[in-house]
Amino acid sequence: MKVLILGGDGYLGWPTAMDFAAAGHEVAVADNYLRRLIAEKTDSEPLISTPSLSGRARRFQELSGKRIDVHIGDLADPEVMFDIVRKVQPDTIVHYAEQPSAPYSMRGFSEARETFKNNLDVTFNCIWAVKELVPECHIVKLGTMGEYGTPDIDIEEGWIEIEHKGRKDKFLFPRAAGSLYHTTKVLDTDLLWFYVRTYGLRVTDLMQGPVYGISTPEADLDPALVPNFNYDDIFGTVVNRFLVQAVAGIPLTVYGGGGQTRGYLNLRDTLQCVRLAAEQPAEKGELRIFNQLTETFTVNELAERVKQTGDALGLNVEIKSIPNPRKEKEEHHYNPAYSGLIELGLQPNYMTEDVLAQIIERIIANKDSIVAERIMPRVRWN
Ligand code: USQ
Repeated sequence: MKVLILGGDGYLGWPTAMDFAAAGHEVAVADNYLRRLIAEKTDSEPLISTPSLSGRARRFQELSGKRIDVHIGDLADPEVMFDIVRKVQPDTIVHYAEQPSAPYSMRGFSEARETFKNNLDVTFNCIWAVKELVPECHIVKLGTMGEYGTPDIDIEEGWIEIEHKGRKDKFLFPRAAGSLYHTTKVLDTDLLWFYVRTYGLRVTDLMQGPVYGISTPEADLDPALVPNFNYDDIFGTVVNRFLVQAVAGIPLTVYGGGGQTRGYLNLRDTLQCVRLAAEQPAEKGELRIFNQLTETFTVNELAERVKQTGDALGLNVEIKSIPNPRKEKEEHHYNPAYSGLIELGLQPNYMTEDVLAQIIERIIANKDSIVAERIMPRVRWN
């Protein structure tokens, strides 16, 4: 397959590009370094600094013999999007090209507007480029479990059948996101669904939970190929943050009561899920939705797991609840369905003590680069 990865410089985009290339697909990546710019602006650089996208691609080719084509440009500009899609003629587009931080989207007007414009414009341009230039192309879009929020009923995989006054129909599962970032993903889903049912596009929307980890088979080949591993309050996801805090001797920052439950997955499983979805595409005129997670935990359970692993490695980890900077339920029902990707062939890498210990070892090797000022939350929801 010819695969075009939008947002190929990101935490997930770069390892996904290497994974597809290693599997024998023809890979092109596009990015405008928006995340790098925001990281610089907000002092949220990753633990291990990474070369430019071309530098990463060059190193990967030296080590693996596999080529990744790099396109630098702003996909929110329709001309850039159309030009890249015209050149690459992809069979599959994997769309990660969004401002991915919930806290950044809640920082103020300009950050909210930037998130809103970037995320919606890129999705809109992607849809139109496919519709006009490569109508058979399968769009694999990264959504988020946060689109559903935390309703008091079980969460289905994207769709729900509703019986109302004696009649029945199937609808998108109700959405109620908890940040502007998550809301842009709700809007993406609606846009995609409109163009799927009107023009017969083929789309898979992956509702992903928070991802953790740093290791993939290709990323482990060389330090220059490492994914962007963030531990700051802007881009760091909770498990990665807790693991760095454990190494830095900072008490684990449980927000509020810690009963917040989410569906988590290992970075290696993101790669599996995206490739499985790409290699077994949606039908024409189908919006296929999968919930992309492998297990659910409360924040308190995560903290306990990290403490247990850290203590076993002699770190003496403390846990401390701090006032919750977000507006979210701290005790709630959470029971999402997530069998679709397993049926496609996903073999989960669960959050074992070994897996956490390996990430901790990697962090210890880079301990001197930890900037403690990046850990405490700097953005409040109100
Ligand atoms: N949390 C803490 N302490 C921390 C950091 C987070 O208790 O130091 C809590 C949060 O309040 C939240 C949970 O941990 O309840 C998860 O937070 P997170 O920062 O790991 O995840 P989130 O902001 O929701 O966003 C991340 C990714 C986003 C993706 C999303 C999936 O940044 O791109 O879409 O995970 S989901 O959460 O399922 O919507």
